[in-house]
Amino acid sequence: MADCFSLQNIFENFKSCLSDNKEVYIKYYIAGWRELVSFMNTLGSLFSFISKDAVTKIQILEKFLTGENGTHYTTVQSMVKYELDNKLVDLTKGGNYPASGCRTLLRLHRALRWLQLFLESLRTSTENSKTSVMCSEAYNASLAQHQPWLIRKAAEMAFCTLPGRDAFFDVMNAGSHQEVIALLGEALPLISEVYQITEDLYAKNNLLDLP
Ligand code: 1PZ
Repeated sequence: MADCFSLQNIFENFKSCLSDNKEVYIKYYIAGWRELVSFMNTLGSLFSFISKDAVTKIQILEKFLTGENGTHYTTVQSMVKYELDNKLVDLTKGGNYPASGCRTLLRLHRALRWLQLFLESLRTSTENSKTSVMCSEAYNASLAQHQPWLIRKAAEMAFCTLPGRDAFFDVMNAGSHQEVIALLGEALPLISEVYQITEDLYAKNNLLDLP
């Protein structure tokens, strides 16, 4: 699956994320991220510093999921409950659990907001729109607020090397531009829903600023 990246695969995973009672399956959340990473890796080496960090986060969550307490990590909801009930989350810096599932997933969750904004602006873009501008606007409205200066600069540099809009549509490997746009229109509500459910859950539990 990793070598034949397609936009469709990403969306299938995010679709599978939601259980009947609107819980978010970590297994598919991670699988969606794996697809995103394989996409990022097609964009060139400047993006590898971004994808490396995403991979590290994915691996941390995978380890919890396949570990001895794995059943508690079935959904984001069960993870939050389990880790909070058992005091496995550092609420401030310098505790015993710097790599909790909750704080790790929060990093991906924030990045998902970036993705949502970026894909939405790609979907509604016109021929003259620049991917680098769309990408950095999405970034500044989301992830950038949580990242230090040096990382912001490096990210901006990477954005400048993004392929143009036409090439970008092609690399998404989902048919004609019209088809890509239609697929984005179908898929974005799904990503938004997964994002919003996670956001509400984290807000309710005061977890949005985990160090
Ligand atoms: C298609 C273009 C992709 C652009 C991606 C835009 C995001 C730029 C983010 C730059 C992050 C760079 C490296 C590492 C940052 C980490 O410090 C943070 C916080 O983690 P901590 O240090 O607290 O453990 N990591 C993150 O914020 C997770 C970043 C994941 C980036 C995923 C990008 C989405 C890719 C989608 C591809 C279509």
